Amino acid sequence: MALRLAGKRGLNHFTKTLILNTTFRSYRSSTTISDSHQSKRGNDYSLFSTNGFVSRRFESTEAGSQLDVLSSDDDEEQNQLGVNFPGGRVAFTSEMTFLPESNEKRVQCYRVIDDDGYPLPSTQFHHVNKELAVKMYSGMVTLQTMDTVLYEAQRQGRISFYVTSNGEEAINLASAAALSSNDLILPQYREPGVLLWRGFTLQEFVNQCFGNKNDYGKGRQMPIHYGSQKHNYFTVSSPIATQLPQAVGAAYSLKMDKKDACVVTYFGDGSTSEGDFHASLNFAAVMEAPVVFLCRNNGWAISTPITEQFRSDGVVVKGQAYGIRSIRVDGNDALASYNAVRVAREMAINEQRPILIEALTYRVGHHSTSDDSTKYRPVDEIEHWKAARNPVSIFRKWVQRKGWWSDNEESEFRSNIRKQVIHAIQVAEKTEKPSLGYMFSDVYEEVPSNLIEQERSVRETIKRHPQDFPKDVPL
Ligand SMILES: Cc1ncc(C[n+]2csc(CCOP(=O)(O)OP(=O)(O)O)c2C)c(N)n1
Ligand SMILES: [Mg+2]
Repeated sequence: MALRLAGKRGLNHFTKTLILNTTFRSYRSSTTISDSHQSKRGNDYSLFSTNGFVSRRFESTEAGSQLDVLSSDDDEEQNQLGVNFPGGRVAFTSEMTFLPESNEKRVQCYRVIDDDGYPLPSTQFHHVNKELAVKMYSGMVTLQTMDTVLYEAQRQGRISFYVTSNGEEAINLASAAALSSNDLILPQYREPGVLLWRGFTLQEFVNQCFGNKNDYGKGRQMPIHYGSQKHNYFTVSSPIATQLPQAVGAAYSLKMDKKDACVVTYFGDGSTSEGDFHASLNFAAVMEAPVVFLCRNNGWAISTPITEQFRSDGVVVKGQAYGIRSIRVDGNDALASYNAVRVAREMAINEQRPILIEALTYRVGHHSTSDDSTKYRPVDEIEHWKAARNPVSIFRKWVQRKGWWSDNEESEFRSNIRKQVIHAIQVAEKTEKPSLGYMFSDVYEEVPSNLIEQERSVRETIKRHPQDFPKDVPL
């Protein structure tokens, strides 16, 4: 059986091998990639036109053939007796078989280096050169350092709240490195490394956390709700999973505009219990939207362990149920993460289809500064991931063994970044806050009467109690 998987466009031998070795390992009959198939990206047609509004839907690229692939030669005879059902022929069987609730074996996890930073035998991965590797590694250290200092700043009462990415530095930076800056990012909240990679400065991060007048959100949001139009990074939104349907819409818009870009949306294991997750996967599959769903499965959703979050084999298996090609990757292996995201991006754009990545990682820190995770999980577990499975140390070993980084560079770089973050805090603290009026602007083009009334009332209250109003907020 020929598995009509990937068109010629842009898929090199490495990519094809990776797809065969990982995603489609479970297909029963021998699989060969046929080059004869080209995805029909761009063949759109008008559906209807009313009141001058033209709605266009794009011709399906794969859906029919994808379902046909699911029948196998073994069932050929049965197929003769099968039913031609919309979407593909279904074979009949006289055996009453319920699909099992899970596969016998858990889906394997793609990795290319071990916990000591040694490449695994016979692994194939895109070569990451010195410049890229050092940039990825120094980004991971920068994120780690920024987290440490801003966490301390919250403890000192200088900012109200903070969330660290400790333990998840590799999937942050490596996934960012695998993308183009034209790709749109719709983040959850534990992916500031992607923004860092794109050039958001330490001062910009700190300004947001302090909510000063240089914060692009004008002080209206809690700390860590970063966003930057310049960097194609949508602003973090607290209600979890709301970014997912928006990501599918944004991806569909890229498709309509025939852009050479995709959307990458990040989310946690906990987010997959939201209806938005399921609607988004289905919507993306049916509409063939070029979106990469990147789940950081870090084991915990605040105090809920994944064993209480779902009974499936994690998140990766959910992709297939929706007709989405999926992979499980070691999110603490920077090289594997880089490779998987790079190939996922290539497939999403060239084949105009969604891809699901489940990155296995671990939230080493507390959920946020409002949490104490030792109340609900064993300290040994945290320590194990902090030491033996630390993604920064693992990647450092690989980079150092290559001769691209040294102990001296490490200590110099760390102390330099620490100084830069502390300096950024000093600057941010001295910068005045956005003026009061911004509390009421920018949502409506014309401010509605209830907001006008609220502003009037706040200003009157301040006049009566000036001593209770912060001095660094201009009126
Ligand atoms: C719709 C919604 N429900 C509940 C919350 C409260 N909440 C904030 S973070 C979180 C856990 C999310 O876990 P996960 O998606 O695994 O991300 P992680 O924090 O592990 O990175 C919850 C329940 C929320 N922000 N939004
Ligand atoms: Mg989680």
